Amino acid sequence: MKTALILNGPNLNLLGTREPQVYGDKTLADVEVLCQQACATHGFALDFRQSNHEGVLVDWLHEAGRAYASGSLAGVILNAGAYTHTSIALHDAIKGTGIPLVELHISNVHAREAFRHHSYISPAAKAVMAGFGVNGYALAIAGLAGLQA
Ligand code: CA2
Repeated sequence: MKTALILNGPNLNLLGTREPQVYGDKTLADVEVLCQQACATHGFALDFRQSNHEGVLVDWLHEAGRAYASGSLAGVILNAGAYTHTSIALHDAIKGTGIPLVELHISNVHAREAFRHHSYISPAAKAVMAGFGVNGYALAIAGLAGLQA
């Protein structure tokens, strides 16, 4: 069974505690349960992580590249949080691995402030999911499963 790696970036540990009108009322622990269910449906093992540190996310992408090369990883779903809009380091890490990666946003970043409209992740991603709330995680897992076929 291949693994789906789900990486969450800065401040996503605060999910469900503030800004429910933007991000909903589910916590990150709730999102992990939702992902567990979607992974069970699609025959993936789940590896679900969060970090507030850019370098840690880079290290995890490198680790993912090795796992993908060995055949144990199906792909990555990345909600890079605000690093989406700033991080050339994450862009380079994704490019360097060649992993199928789905960029994910809970909110529709294009309907928000102008500074959220640019993504350094999108040009390196296989696909982009935004605006479906936390259910986007389950949709992205289904999308990753579709890429396996
Ligand atoms: O919509 C998304 O998923 C974002 O990636 C979330 C990031 C934001 O910087 C991106 O532009 C869009 C922010 C994550 C912070 O989440 C919080 C949740 C609740 C309370 C405070 C922050």
